[in-house]
Amino acid sequence: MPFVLLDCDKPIPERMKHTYIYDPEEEIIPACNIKTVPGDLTERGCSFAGSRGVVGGPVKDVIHMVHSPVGCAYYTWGTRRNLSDNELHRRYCFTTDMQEADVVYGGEKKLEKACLEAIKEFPEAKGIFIYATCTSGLIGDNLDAVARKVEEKIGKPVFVCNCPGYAGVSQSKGHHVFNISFYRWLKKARERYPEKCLKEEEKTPYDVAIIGDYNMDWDVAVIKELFEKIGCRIVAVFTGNASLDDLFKLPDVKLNIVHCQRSANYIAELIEDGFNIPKIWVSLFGIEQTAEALRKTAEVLGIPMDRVEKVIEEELEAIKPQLEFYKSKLEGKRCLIYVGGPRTWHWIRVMKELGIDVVVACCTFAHEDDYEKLNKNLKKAGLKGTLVIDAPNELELEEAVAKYKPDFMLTGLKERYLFRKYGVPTINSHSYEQGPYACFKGFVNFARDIYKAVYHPIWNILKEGEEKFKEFKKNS
Ligand code: CFM
Repeated sequence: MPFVLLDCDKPIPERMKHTYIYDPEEEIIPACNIKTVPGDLTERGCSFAGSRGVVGGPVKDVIHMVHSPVGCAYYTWGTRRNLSDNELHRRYCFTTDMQEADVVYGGEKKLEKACLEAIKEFPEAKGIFIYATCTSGLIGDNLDAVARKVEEKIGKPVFVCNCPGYAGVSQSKGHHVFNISFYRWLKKARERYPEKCLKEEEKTPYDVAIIGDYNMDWDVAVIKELFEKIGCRIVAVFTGNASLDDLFKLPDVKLNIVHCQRSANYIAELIEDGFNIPKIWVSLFGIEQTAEALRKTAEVLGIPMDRVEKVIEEELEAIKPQLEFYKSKLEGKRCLIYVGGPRTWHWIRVMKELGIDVVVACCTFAHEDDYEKLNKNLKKAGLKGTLVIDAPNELELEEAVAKYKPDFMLTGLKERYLFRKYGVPTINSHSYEQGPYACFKGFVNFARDIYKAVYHPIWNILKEGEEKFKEFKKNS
């Protein structure tokens, strides 16, 4: 039976179905994307966070109006490093700052006023995105009605994402709701603003959109550069460093290249059904996966393969010496990966390319298809015995680290301090240490940051300190 009950989970045995040991002979899918069991201190985020923080937030030139008490809107700052090249993005925080009176009497008027004020203050904004939250959802404010009114008054597009924090079991629901609402809205908005769509004569056979990349530390820049090198034209990115005007052109491309297949596959599927535009799934991390992505793209668009191979060769040539060095230093290391979902499986083969085994793999909000991909990549990497935990809590992570002894962890800021205190190096894998990490160029940065973390002199100093302390205790 590959499911395991960790020692810390004895009081909540329901967690057993979320935890398994990978065995290529008996692949299993854990319980996932279901409600958190009471007593399990989950690390998941709310659905609003998934809509505002993950998918909507990176759009750089709209006013992201959060209809909420001020606390929900603080999420604007200091979270994901989805960088952008304009002044408006992430410098400001827009909220209606709902008060008790708004909850009792309704907050629609306040929302309308806030939208009008914001657009007056920031005339450069291309439109407004309004987000529902738990508070506005519970009192039943009609955000769509407000949006219609505001749009009429300002003459710019206004989109509503009705995804209060309680809409689902994790942030993943927020991704889903944003995708489907945006698609439905876009279809109609393209009729209201036909000038924003790509005209027939402006289209090329090599027009593509990158779906599901959020420009962590300028990943989008290296992705764009690489795909342009093989001859693609990136018309839009959903939604890293995206302009709302570009997003209008999403249904005008020839191919959707889907990177994050958890947070954005929904819209790619809708565009495929509604506009007959094909999609491909790719991983844009590491050598093999990035090369596979370029080849797949070229195949669909009819780009000559020798051109692609030449680009791959050139790119590899440029990174080879540095990579060899990092590989020589990291070969044989063991790692734990704990991120949202996709990156856990995106990175298994990437680690293998550096000679590293993934001994523990955890996802915060993965679905069944993520675990299918995770199992597949564990198999491709020739791994067996990897501990997999769905939506781990802190105690489970501590136990996993104690038992599996990884040399480092690819994880986030929440875990950083605790595990560094335990002497385990961590690398910020959500928004990176010093990215970009994507594609060939980014891979060198990724390897460098792992090397820097693992070989940091602090770990030896800590060990020495521990020994001295033991000595001191013995003698005192
Ligand atoms: Fe997609 Fe992401 Fe991820 Fe994600 Fe995230 Fe992220 Fe992630 Mo952090 S969109 S699902 S909600 S790849 S912020 S850029 S790293 S948990 S695995």
